[in-house]
Amino acid sequence: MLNQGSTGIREDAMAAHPPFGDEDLLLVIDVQKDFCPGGALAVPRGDEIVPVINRLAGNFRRVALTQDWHPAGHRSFASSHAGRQPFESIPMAYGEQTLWPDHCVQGTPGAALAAALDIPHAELVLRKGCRPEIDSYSAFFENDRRTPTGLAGYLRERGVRRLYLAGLAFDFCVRWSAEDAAAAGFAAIIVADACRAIDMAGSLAQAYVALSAAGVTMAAAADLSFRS
Ligand code: VGL
Ligand code: ZN
Repeated sequence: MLNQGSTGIREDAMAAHPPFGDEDLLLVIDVQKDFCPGGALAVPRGDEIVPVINRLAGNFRRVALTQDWHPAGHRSFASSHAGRQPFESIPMAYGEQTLWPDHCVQGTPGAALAAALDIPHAELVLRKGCRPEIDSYSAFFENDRRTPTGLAGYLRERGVRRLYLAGLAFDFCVRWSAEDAAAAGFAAIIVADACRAIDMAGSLAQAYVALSAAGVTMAAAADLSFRS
C-alpha cells in the first residue's frame, strides 16, 4: 500500500530525489574527446571515468561542465612555436607554460564532450582557454592567475557553497580548479575515481602536495552515493 502524506503526493517519489542539495554542485572538468584515448591529448584511461561521472551526476540536482576551448593557433600549442615540441615548457609573459599538442580547437570534433557523457540536467557549460595568447587550466582563473572566468561569481550568485570536482586531467585542470575553488571560499572535494591524470614531469606528485595545502579533500564516488 502506498503511503500518502497529507498533500496526497506519493511519498515514495521522494526516494528519487538526489541526496545533494542546492548548495552542492558537481563540476565536471574537460571530459572531451581530445582528452580520451584516441584524442589529440589523450589522458591514459580517460574514458573510464565517463560512466562513473554519469552515475555521480544522477545524485546531484546541480551540475556544471567545462570545456577546454582554444582558437586554432593557440599559444599553448607547441605548433605555434618554431622548433618546439609538445610537453616542453617555455617562459610566457605570465610565467612558465607547458606546450601541448594541438587540442580542443573550437568547433572541432575533438573539442566536443565525450559522446557517452550523459548529463542532460547540467545547468552551465563554461568554456575556457578561449583567448589566443593565454592558457586556462583552472575553471576560475586563466593561467596569469588574475583574469577571472566569472565562474566564482556565477556560483556565489546561485547559492552554491560546496563543489565536487571530477574530470580530466587530475593534475592540471582539475587540480587548478579545485585549488581556486577552495581559495574562493567554496568547500572543494575531488572525486578521485572520477578523474584520470596526465602524470608528466612530476605533475601528479605536485598536485597532491598543492591540493592538500589548499585544503581540498579527496573522496570516492561510492562514498558520496550514500550521503543524505
Ligand atoms: C588540460 C592541458 C592542456 C586539462 C587542458 O584539461 O587538464 N591539460 N589543456
Ligand atoms: Zn588546453
